[in-house]
Amino acid sequence: MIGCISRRHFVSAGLGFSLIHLLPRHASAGPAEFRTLTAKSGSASLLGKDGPRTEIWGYDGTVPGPILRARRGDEIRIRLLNQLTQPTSIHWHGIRIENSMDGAAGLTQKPAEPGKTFDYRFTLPDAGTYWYHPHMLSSEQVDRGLHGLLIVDEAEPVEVDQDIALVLDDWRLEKDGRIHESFGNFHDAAHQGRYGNYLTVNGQATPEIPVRKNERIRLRLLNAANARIMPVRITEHEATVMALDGQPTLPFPAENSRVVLSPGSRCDLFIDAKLKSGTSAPIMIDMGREEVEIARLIYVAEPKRVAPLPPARPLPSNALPERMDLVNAFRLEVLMEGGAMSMKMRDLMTQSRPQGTHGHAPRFIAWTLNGKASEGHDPDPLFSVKRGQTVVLSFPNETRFPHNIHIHGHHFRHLDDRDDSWKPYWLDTVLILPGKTERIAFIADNPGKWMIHCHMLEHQAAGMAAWFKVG
Ligand SMILES: [Cu+2]
Repeated sequence: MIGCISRRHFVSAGLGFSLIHLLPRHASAGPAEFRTLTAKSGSASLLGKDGPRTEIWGYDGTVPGPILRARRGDEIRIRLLNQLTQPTSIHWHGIRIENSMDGAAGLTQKPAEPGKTFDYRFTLPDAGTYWYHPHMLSSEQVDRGLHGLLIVDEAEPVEVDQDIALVLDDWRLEKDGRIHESFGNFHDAAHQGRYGNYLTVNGQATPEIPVRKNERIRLRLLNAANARIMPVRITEHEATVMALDGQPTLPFPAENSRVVLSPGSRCDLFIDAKLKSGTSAPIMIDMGREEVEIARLIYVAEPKRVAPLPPARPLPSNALPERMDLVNAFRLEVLMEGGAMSMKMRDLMTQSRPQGTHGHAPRFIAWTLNGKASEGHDPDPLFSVKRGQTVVLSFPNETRFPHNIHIHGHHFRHLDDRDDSWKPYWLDTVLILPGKTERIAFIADNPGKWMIHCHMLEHQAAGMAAWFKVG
């Protein structure tokens, strides 16, 4: 069993004076050249400056990896150099990308073997907050620290005083700071996935965010954890939801200034700073039994201006389709079964194989979509549709655990329980609680082979994955 590390202990040991990184404007490589991104080992002060350092795997050896930043419509060119001991790839999560650049190893590309490179080159159709991570042995590779933000700026500037990214992560650490080597274990695979015992923001313990009264702050939140669902609460401030999974939404107030981020999902919030100089307000995550502080807004210096800004206008649209042909939609139920305490699990036990695809962690089968456990690159797709077809999928979760389904290459609408009306946002990942059914709709307008899988990465590795064809 994992030793439970007291977070309070580590907070006091590593009380952060580290500043959140302000986002650089357009710091990515120019269009003429490839920027090399090296997947390699490194170390990080996850436990604070005075704590032991943790050996991680990271892009350019850091966790999170470097923020890649470009403008909507730009082309980016990234050369992945693999200096790991395992094959790897990069998936550009949330980008409505050309299929061959999607990074789904085994489906859209061969992985980059150790010592080798893979070139990614694609245009960015949408402004917003996206991220990149391996799509190869990802439950281990993402967990060890391979992930970073891809921020795409709007064509016209958005009026905020500070633009701050918070990458939230959940680590399973030993007392000496080492990452617990319990990858690929059956208990995690068949239950809620690999939950950790220690949270970080931007790879740091409880960073401080300096703010001034009457500033408007854009907070870009990413849940980069393998499995933990993170309810995030901004205390003492109203938070307005401006974008979800990268795509702008009609602005709406977060209820109780709280948003729930499932693994892989993002939320852009606007916060108008309203406290006095010298005060502070913590940002909390609900861990189930208690809320823990993960970062803190610190009021420094004099007010930025005498009064707050007027209410924010919506972020500029990315021009996703306004209409869908729901009458003639292709409709499919995708039944989610398996996991601990299920009859399905008993059947699956007899099918478990001792070895994973590349001879690393043992591969267990614990979950199915429509009766089939898969790594997501079987010969047969879950479904095939013609380009331009409206697709409505429903996901009854007949397991005892939450799952969050991620769809590659497309954003989708989240449909109402009762009818085909939809909520005022687009998503690329949807959370489905046990015993519930969620329904989504999208236009399959991006040709190719696209993965559809649970983004709780141990579930994905243990069978909850498939692909669909748009042709
Ligand atoms: Cu799942």
